[in-house]
Amino acid sequence: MSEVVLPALNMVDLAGGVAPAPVRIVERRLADMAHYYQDQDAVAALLEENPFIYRTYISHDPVGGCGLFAGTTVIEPGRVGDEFFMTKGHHHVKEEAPEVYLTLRGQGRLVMQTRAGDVEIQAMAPGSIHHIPGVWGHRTVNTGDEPLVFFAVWPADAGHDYAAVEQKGFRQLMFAGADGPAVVANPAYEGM
Ligand code: PAN
Ligand code: ZN
Repeated sequence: MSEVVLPALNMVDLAGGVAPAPVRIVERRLADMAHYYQDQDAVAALLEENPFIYRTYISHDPVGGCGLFAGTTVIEPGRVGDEFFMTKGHHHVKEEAPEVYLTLRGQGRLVMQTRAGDVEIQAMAPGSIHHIPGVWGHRTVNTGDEPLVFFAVWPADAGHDYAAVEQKGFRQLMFAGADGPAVVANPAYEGM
């Protein structure tokens, strides 16, 4: 008889977005992603401080073949020059593997892009639920002045491909503009 997978319970602190007993925490400081930002003079000025950009608290991993990961990401408020703090962004290795995000706190943008260069940007605010179909690479950006916190669920076998975004970038970037967050074409974007 196959072993029964036990239900798992975890709690997220809705204000802080912190799972108190995460299975794993992935942390990214500026030095881990310095070349992702456009203004390299601003990067150099911030590197000594090397601020935390974001943390992902993996609250459930697919123990026993349950099939899903779940985790909460907290992106700090801040900018590198005029470009908002953001995640690296990735594609799923398994092209058809989708993902769902639920925003818990803060204001931001979910920037999505296919490998062919199609772009879709959705506003993130508490309560917004985002379905990311498999072929869309995804990055989140904190455009507010408090932490951006969102909960994500994705298939155990999705896999993360960071190389495509690292090499080609996203076609559109989020900068602070005179009238609020502004979408800016990435001058360094290398399409297919
Ligand atoms: C999320 C992301 C998380 C961090 O859990 O992994 O927000 O972003 P990066 O992985 O791009 O650094 C997710 O999309 N999982 O598939
Ligand atoms: Zn993902």
